[in-house]
Amino acid sequence: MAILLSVTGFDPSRWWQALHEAAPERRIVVDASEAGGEPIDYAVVWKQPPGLLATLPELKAIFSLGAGVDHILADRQLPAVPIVRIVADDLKERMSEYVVWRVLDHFRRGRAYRQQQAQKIWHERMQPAAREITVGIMGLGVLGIDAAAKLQVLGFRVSGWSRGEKRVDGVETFAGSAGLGPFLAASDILVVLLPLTADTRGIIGEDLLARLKRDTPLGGPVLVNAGRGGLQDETAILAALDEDRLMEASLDVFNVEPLPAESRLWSHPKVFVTPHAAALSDPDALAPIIMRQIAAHERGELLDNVVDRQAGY
Ligand code: NDP
Ligand code: OXD
Repeated sequence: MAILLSVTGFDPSRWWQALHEAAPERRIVVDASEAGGEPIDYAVVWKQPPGLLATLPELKAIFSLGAGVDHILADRQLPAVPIVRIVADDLKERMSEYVVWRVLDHFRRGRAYRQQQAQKIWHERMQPAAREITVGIMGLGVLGIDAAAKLQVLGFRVSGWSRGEKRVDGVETFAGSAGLGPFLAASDILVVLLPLTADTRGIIGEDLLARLKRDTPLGGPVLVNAGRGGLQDETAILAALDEDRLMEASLDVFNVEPLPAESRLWSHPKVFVTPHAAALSDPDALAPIIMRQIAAHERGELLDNVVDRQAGY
């Protein structure tokens, strides 16, 4: 039995090493032809080449190297085996660090003070208290709930939006299309941690930006997107920034990655860009989780964190 590690866009060697260290007895190949006739029972993937998994007749499950699975589901010839996504404290903590970092930077006027420093301007700006700010989190899943808890510790009011109704301690929750309007109208800083699905594609567009609360204690609404680039209409975001309908944005994910050099987002003074780095999938932390799941599945146990293909996440 062999495990196929198939990634696009980066060198797989760190993942290969970590998977190997987690279960040295396993044969892990980065190309199906290296399996030497052994059947490939499991695939561990990030943006596998379309059609590749359909060529593996013995495949029993597909493991995503990340929390998101849009990169797997984009393959139209996907075999009908379970898809397992990453749920791990390590990933959750990294994402919450990013969210807290970006929220605090916008809230504490990071951009304005960096500009002032460049010009040697000594000028204290009005600073609201955290309790006066509502951070609205779109996507109250594993990552959204953890970020909400950490923002609450800092004193922010937190609300959240999800597909189904949810109850989360201390968080005002909204659900579905009926809940979106009131949720947006109450958010001073909007943090997007949604998966990319047929329902969420392009959701951060003109209509959503127009529904954001305008008179926030910060002087305007702020957008933080660490979900997926496909959620956002970048032209609409740039227009909202240019017209001061959106005060600032932190964007970690983009429609095209790497973000093309000609994108105006790179140089827009109100945009903070990171290269899909909000929550790195650390092979050393995550490979043992994947290998434990494979071993459990072979013992006949149920897989955890199996994706609902119909819902797309
Ligand atoms: P979860 O599946 O745990 O949570 C997803 C949340 O989104 C749920 O609350 C779900 O609602 C909500 N949701 C899904 N579809 C809709 C919809 N149509 N309308 C309203 N709410 C919806 O995912 P995670 O929290 O683990 O991860 C979220 C995403 O973060 C990933 O899919 C990935 O794209 C992104 N990510 C980005 C990283 C980065 O480095 N930038 C790193 C890791 C993840 P409900 O609760 O009702 O199901
Ligand atoms: C993920 C990611 O989905 O890194 O985990 O984007």
